[in-house]
Amino acid sequence: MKDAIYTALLLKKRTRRKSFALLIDPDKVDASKTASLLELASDARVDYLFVGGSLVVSDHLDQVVRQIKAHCKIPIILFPGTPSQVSPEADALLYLSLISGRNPELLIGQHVISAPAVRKSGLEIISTGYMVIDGGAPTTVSYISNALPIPADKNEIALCTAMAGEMLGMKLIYMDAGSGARRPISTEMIERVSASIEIPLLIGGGIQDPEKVYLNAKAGADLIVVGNAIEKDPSLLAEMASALHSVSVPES
Ligand code: 1GP
Repeated sequence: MKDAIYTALLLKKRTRRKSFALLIDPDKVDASKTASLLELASDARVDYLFVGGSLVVSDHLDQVVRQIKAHCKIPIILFPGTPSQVSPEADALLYLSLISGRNPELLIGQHVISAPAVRKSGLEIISTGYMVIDGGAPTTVSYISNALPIPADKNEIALCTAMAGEMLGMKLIYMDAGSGARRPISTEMIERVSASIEIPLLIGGGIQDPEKVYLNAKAGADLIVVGNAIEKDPSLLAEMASALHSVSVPES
């Protein structure tokens, strides 16, 4: 079993180094802009590229991953919204179970159906407890998952869910307010959850500025995922990644 990416994430957590991931929606990859975005990402020392989304319409995932690989060396982690979003060309796959919801299909049903194909892909598989937090308005993930998100102010529900995920053997917890969320996850919730688990905590959804990246990392996020804001304004990438990496430096 491959484990290079997860081993690196654990080491980073142990040494209090934070990671920044740029989320790339395969539907929005435009060859003319991708090359310059990836150059920006390499210059900004982006740690990971997440590729995927709750609803991917196009069927050229392999091609997208190959195209990204041709332009940069940043590890590519698939963030699949559906079992069909598997490409052996990537480096790893978040094997997501929607532990905040009560839709059996997304807890285990689709995993059973896709297990042989996922195993055959040869990808590093990272089991991930995926928690959708209410972001102030319905998002694609909240609609498609047909499951209630955790209310934004219910820190106890979030921390108990994350603890349960960790004890069930999940390797990561990913709390997501959903792409384009009106309200990102509060720093209070991040603090409470990160203090309750030992595995790496990923945070994403609706993060718009470097300050929020900084505050989330300070609050205990180990890896921060940003998609929409950078799609709209790629110049934010360098500022966001540097705000995050500034938290990695141990305080004297
Ligand atoms: C969505 O967490 C990711 O699943 C990123 O969200 O596109 O709002 O940054 P944004």
